[in-house]
Amino acid sequence: MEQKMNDFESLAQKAYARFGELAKRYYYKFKRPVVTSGGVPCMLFLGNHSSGKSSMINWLLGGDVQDVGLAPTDDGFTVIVYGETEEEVCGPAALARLPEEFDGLKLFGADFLQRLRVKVRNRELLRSVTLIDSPGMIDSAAGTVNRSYDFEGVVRHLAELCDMVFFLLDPDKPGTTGESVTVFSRCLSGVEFKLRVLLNKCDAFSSLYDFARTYGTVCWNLARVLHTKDLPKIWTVYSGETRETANGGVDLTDFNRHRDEFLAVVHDAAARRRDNVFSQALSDFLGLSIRMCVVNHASRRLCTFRIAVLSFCAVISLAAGALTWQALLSRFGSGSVTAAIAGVAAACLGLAATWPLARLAVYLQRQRLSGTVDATFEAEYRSSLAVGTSDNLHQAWHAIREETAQVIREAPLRLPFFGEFRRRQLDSAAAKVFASFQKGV
Ligand SMILES: Nc1nc2c(ncn2[C@@H]2O[C@H](COP(=O)(O)OP(=O)(O)OP(=O)(O)O)[C@@H](O)[C@H]2O)c(=O)[nH]1
Ligand SMILES: [Mg+2]
Repeated sequence: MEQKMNDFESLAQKAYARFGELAKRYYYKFKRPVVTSGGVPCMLFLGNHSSGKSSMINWLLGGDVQDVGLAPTDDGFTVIVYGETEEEVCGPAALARLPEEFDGLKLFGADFLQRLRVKVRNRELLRSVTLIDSPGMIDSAAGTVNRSYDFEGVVRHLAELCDMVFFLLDPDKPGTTGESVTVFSRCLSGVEFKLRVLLNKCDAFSSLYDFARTYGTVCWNLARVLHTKDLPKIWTVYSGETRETANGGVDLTDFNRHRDEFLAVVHDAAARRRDNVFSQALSDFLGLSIRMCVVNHASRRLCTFRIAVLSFCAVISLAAGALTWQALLSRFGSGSVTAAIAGVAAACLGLAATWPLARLAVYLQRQRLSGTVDATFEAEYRSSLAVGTSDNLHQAWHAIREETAQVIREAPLRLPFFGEFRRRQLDSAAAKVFASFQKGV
């Protein structure tokens, strides 16, 4: 089974490597461009400041790995990985200690890398899962707190890379932090399927009424920012040893069940990684295939349009040259060199005069084509849409629609010859990845 799993991962990785260059030509960004064969699943802990992320990680690992405290404690991201010898690496060197999948973090610059830390710990759980602790989200008086690096970008990148994202909320401030709302609505869109909300510190509820009020507030806040039909699963949990019900507090038995569910998910991380690599690879390849199809279509039409415009310019210039030559022939007599030179000059002038007009026409045509991307998509995928696979296709299209229109409108296109042939190659590689995944299930 594990061997088959590795086969599937290495096949996906080969496909990513093979079509990486092609994706660049179409300005398409793979979400998970590197798949480390046999890699360890990853879990990201996000949440408000003091929501208990580090305490939860400590509890999972059965020891003090992260600092905890009431004041904002973590100001950077900490990746906790398995290793026989315990050590801690900070800054750019930390990236070198992580699998290749994390290389994309380089793009977030030196300020971010200064706040990246890798802790190597000899804990059993880390053999099967890598945990990532994040800085708590805080609001400053002027809005969200100013960070010297692209915090949202890093969260999005890590959320795409990780196999599970836990968002911890504190009963004291259930989802009111502006930065966390932004993270929910912007960074986590498209990866909601990995998201689990943990309403933490439930041992601190003073009564059932207190719990109900907090739970209601959390649902209310989430419903306003998440663009999914259903609410994500919310687990009411607490970290630390099983506790007795506080005086007048809520019976913790049901919460312990939630905790067990949460623990089961953490321990079953390998299965999640397999599903995530698979669904991300398929969505990456499908997205690229649609992007290629629509851009190829636009580029063919643009090419025909260019030929028509250039032919028009050439005819105008040649006509100007011929008329000038004719007019001067009657004055200087046949065989006149002056008439010939004047004719050529007139043709060149005609070309120079029509050139800006040709460029303007091509520019306007690109604007027009970018406005018709939906119609192009519908026309190109007419047969697939008719046989009922439309939900998946529509979803994939909506994820890349805006960017595709922008590519057609503005980007310099250096598309490969035989673009459609390359697209078929991509589709068949994706089908192989699919088949290999099914064999491993
Ligand atoms: N009652 C209770 N308190 C908790 C629980 N988890 C964490 N705490 C307390 O909450 C405070 C903050 O915990 P941390 O783990 O440092 O929170 P954090 O989210 O890592 O905070 P930052 O790193 O600052 O973002 C600490 O005083 C913990 O003792 C819990 O399950 N129940
Ligand atoms: Mg912390």
